Amino acid sequence: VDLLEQGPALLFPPGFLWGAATAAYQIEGAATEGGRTASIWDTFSHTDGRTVSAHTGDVACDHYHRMPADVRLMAELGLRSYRFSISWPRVQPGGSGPANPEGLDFYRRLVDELLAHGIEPWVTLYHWDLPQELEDAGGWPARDTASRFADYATLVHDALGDRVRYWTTLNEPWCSAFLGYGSGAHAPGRSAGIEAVRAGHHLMLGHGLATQALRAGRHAAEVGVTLNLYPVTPASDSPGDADAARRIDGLANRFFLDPILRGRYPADLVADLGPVSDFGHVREGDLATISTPLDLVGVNYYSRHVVAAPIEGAAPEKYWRAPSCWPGSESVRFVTRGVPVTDMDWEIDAPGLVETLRRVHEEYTDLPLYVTENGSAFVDTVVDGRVHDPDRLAYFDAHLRAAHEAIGAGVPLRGYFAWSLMDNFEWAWGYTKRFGMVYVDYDSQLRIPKSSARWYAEVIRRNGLAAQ
Ligand code: PNW
Repeated sequence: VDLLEQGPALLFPPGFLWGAATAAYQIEGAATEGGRTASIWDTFSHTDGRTVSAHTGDVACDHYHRMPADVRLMAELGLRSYRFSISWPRVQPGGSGPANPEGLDFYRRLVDELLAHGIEPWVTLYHWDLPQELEDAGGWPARDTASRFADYATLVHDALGDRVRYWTTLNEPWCSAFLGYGSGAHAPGRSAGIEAVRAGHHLMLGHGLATQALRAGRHAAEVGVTLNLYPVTPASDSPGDADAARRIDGLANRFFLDPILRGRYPADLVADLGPVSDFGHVREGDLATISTPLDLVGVNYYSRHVVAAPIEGAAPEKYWRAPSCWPGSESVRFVTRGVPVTDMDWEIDAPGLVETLRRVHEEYTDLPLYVTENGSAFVDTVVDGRVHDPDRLAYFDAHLRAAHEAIGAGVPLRGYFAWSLMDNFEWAWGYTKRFGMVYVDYDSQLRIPKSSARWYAEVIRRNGLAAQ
């Protein structure tokens, strides 16, 4: 079956980096093997009531044991790049001190397999699995965690830097700070706005210090960070709704974009957060470190936030009910528009990807941009050994058209990573949400490429889509 209609092609620039992404805790399993110690996600997922059906990443996709076959699958799908994260407690148990050679060896073998199949490795240093010992010492709200992260970055870069060109420090620091320490929906499950604000700062400080460490390292590296960005739209043109949008844009986007790419916190955000934090944790020189020049910026895009002014006495909407992940702006209302949603209940909004990429380029930076994650969860069913997922395929198609449009508008977009290569542990949702292009049967660990994966392989082969 020809999954792409014939016709004139919507081509991407030559050399466009087509890939798929995963994260260590979501796929590896082998949580206690090879000298790995616990991360905050082990502790969190093993705590009653934290994840759906008490699911944990103990086994996940068993990728730790199935890595060579998984790389062969990537090669079959024609991936040009694979974005994965390093498990900090696997390579530096406890989060400080010497490397664990057995842990590093797993990633050396992974990188070797990828290169042997012509797949460019793309390393994320931190995708949320802080060693539990560092959490016990204060976690990201504690300043010292930033220095520990830079040491860890050096250790990984020493081991893999001869073969890995692309490095990103943090994945989605908004989630680490505001879901981990604000709402408590993510590990470590603490909920205090003041801690979330401190965590966000120290995550960015760790990013800056790690960037400097990678630059000072023995090997050349292209260094960036991955942010999850959202267009934030007011529900109406009322001044109250405009103020709600300004506030949520501040917390979701500008809290990270402005320090990292402009070297300062936005004044209005600092004012909004006044009741929560006096920013006394920010020291002289921090913002210079945080804004250490980068080589690229990664954008994770899923959906748009549509917001409205608070209504007196009304409860906050969406699944971030109390405690809120929006400190200081808890009563802003998140509005649903009734447009189609994914299985996460996230509204499908491909034009938002064009807006987001254009904004980063036009307001913040000329650096090369990469979509480091984009994808959707839908309920999948296996029929006669096959998984037909037209909704996911349509989501990818719409967002790739948006990516193409952004390039046409002048955005230096250099690559796109589908989230995710395969179904995996979707954090607080456990295994109940499937984002994969490849279906995973968690009983047999059988992998079944869904029709979206076959379609994506054809997109990569043609370096584009059929015109519509
Ligand atoms: C991202 N939110 O997580 C992560 O980078 C992935 O590990 C994850 O699997 C993927 O997106 C799908 O969720 C997010 O509540 C989790 O706004 C939560 C939110 C955003 C991103």
